[in-house]
Amino acid sequence: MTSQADYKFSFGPWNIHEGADPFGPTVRDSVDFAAKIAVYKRLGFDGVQLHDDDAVADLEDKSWDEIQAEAKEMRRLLESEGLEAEFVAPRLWEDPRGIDGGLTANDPEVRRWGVERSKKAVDIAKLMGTDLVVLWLAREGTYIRESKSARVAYDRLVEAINTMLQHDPTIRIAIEPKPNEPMDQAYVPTIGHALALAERTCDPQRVGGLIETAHAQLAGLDPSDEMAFALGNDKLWSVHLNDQNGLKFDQDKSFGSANLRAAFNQVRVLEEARYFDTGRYIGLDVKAMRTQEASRATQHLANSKAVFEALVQKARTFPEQQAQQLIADRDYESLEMLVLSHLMGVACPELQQQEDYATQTA
Ligand code: GLO
Ligand code: MG
Repeated sequence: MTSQADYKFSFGPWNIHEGADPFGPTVRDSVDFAAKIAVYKRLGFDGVQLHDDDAVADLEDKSWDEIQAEAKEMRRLLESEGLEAEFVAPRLWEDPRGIDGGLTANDPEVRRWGVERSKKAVDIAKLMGTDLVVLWLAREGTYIRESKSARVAYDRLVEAINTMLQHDPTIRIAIEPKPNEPMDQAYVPTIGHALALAERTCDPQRVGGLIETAHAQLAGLDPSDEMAFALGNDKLWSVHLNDQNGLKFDQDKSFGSANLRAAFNQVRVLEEARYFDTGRYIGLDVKAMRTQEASRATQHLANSKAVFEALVQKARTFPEQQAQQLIADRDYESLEMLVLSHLMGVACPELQQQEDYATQTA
């Protein structure tokens, strides 16, 4: 059996947070960056996902020399802990200029800013030693559909991505699709949209995707199918595993906590494609519950990783032969029971009875 060390894990510093939500303030003290970094190895993580301003704080007010010095310093800090940057993502959505999107805004000045900022994120990624830039297109959408032309917006996204690709011929861009939140409706809601958009760019080979479980579920789609689609194109360059309980705000629940079977199927798809051989990370994008006391507010990360690893074992010990027979017999009711009993770790008398009955009546 292949060891679980095959998988490398990552998360972003924003996954250790203060617990504020739209209806209440923070409930835990801020953890400073160095203390967050110390959590990684302790919990068995090797990769750090970064926003551009996680790597270089207040980067808008800094000169290129300062940006370079700080990014290099950050890289040294990570390396001293045995960590590496997995990717850098331009955080356009927190700047007041990006209020209606940075790359698809109607105001050309804002778009110029959005593209310049994205180019800086590309430079910071390279300084941090990674060639991967993630584009979560947070505010690239609308509150009311009449406020922007969707056709023009997609053209602008292609243009912005081209500028980033041309800015550095070695970087790759992974688009992280999400259908809504913070906007009412976002452009590029699914991986299908992301990969079709990639084909319109000047270098489609360098544009792929990052799939987040909850984002696929918010689009009413099955995350494992979305992953399979991207894997088929060799375009799944990272994942944000988490969970979501139905169609509501983006919950970023611990992996497997709401949909254990869907989580199992995501792991199965990754195993089937031998994702662990690609050297890419299993990223988490999970939030601790607001009720969680500060001293235990990293447990959601440990739990998600543990659930992933347990499901790898479930995928590797799945009774494949029995399943193949049931598929051949088109006996999907029994197949379903086989899956459920395997996940629950209990023997399934129902299945045995049916086998006996099938043998008797054959
Ligand atoms: C929010 C997104 C967000 C991104 C992160 C990286 O819904 O999932 O957490 O993944 O900012 O760009
Ligand atoms: Mg995410």
